[in-house]
Amino acid sequence: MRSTDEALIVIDVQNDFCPGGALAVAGGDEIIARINALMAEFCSIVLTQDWHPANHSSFAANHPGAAAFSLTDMPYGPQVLWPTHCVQGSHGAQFHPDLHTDPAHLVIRKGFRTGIDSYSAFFENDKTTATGLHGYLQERGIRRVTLVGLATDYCVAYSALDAARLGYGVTVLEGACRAIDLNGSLATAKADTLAAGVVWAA
Ligand code: VGL
Ligand code: ZN
Repeated sequence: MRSTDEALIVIDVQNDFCPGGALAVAGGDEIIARINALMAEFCSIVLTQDWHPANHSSFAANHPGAAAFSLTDMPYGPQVLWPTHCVQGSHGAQFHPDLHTDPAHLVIRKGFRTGIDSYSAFFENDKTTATGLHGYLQERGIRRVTLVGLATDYCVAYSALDAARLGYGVTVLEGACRAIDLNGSLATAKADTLAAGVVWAA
């Protein structure tokens, strides 16, 4: 068992990010057995769940004429327009059925405000709207976090960056993540997180 100041944060292991889903990440379901096994090592386990309203501003379908995976400008900066995914209450938004959810102590839902996307488990994409996770971890005495899940280069990397900025020791277990890799996003995510002090382990 790991120290009580460590938490495992499992990012967005949901049907829509797994093969057959609306925003499927290649091999997204391959990481689930390892994540389930990892849970036995940690005293604190948090799951995140992408949880968008159907009219969410990150969906290409809500921008007439815009193609999926194109970029748009939001008040908070550039934003990728995604295929409609993880709509609140839909099958795609549910955790993958193989993921063990019973051991989790907290489920953080994110991306539920129509006008702001939220990749990170800590802050929405405006970088100021908090999800509440930092307060929870602080009150639980957590100082180190291990990140796994989907997708490496979006929600995992953004969470890792924010966690490092907030002062946590951060490890990304890359073998328990899978990436979207859109226009070099995986290399960018690695460079940015490494520069912020995030440790990448296999
Ligand atoms: C994610 C794109 C859009 C993720 C969520 O979980 O990495 N990516 N919404
Ligand atoms: Zn999303």
